[in-house]
Amino acid sequence: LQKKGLKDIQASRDLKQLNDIRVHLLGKKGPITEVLRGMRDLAKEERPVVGSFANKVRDALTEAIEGQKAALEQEKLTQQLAHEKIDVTLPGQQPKLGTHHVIMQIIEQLEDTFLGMGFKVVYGYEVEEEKYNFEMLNMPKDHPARDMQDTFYITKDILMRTHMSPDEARELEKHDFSKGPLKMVSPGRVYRRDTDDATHSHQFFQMEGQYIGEHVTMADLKGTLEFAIRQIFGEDRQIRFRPSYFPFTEPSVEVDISCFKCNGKGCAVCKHTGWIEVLGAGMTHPNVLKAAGVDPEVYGGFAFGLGIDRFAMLKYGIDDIRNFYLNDVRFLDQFTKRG
Ligand code: FA5
Repeated sequence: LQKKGLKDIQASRDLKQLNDIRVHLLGKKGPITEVLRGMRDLAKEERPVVGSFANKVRDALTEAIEGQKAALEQEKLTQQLAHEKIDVTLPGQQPKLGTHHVIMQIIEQLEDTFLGMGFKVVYGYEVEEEKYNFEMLNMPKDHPARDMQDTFYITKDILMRTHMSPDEARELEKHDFSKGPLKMVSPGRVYRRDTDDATHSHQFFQMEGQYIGEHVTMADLKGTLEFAIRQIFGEDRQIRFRPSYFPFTEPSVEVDISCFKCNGKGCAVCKHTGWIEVLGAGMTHPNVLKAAGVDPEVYGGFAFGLGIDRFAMLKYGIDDIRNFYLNDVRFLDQFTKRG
């Protein structure tokens, strides 16, 4: 039995097989247990002889099983290590890092510029009340100027904001002028039922801002906007102010920037004129101040709204606004700013 047992143990190839052998040889129903159990039927003097012999066999088998078990475990471990080996000399995989969208980069630069001039940054609502988008901005119902911004309505009184001016009305209404002037900018996405083309999108980004206080003049408007535009575009571009009309400002202006790449010749973004309009602005209309509970006899100032997409197009010479919204990584990767 011992010989055969030892041979089987040595021949076992894995732990399960070894365990089966152990149960077979040493288990409750195994031959050794049977011998030990049968001892009570033996003569008294035979018992110690048989007992010690059976124990010796059991010990020899147990020892062999333990030895084989350790050997098989070691073998398994070696195999596993060989299988899971990591080759540290292989080149690593470069993870693809995301980056801020070019529109977001322009917003951040503008926010920094205006924060530097003492403006605060606020974020309003894309879904807005008609009251703040139009009514409080001197555009009562049926005002023809509403047609300037073709609107996506959700209900009669709720709409997708068409510009960032509602934030100006909201901030004006909240501001405590005894604590100083109101200086704020508000960037965000706006929606209009414009037909998409190279320079127009039905959704685009604007940043609006206002400075309302006791002695704010048109000169402040010009100085502030020129400074902000120069921060983005550098000293090379020409900037021009043209008279314009907005219901919420009087007088109103529009600002154009000269096109860098084309200088008036064959440039689609600039409609071949050499200029592109990037913002509207003006001195806040007394009716807007009154609607927000601010006394126009005491306080006044300027407001402006600029097109972020147009800024990005002009800064980087992009000739089609739709590129910003197609999410083509080959396009976006050109504006990767890492680190
Ligand atoms: C306005 O939205 C006014 N709220 C701006 C304003 C604010 C004037 C405060 C006075 C005082 P306008 O519709 O012109 O104005 O839009 C402002 C800028 O947004 C434009 O100069 C242009 O740069 C950009 N813009 C307008 N429509 C589109 C469009 N469909 N796609 C991309 N950019 C546009």
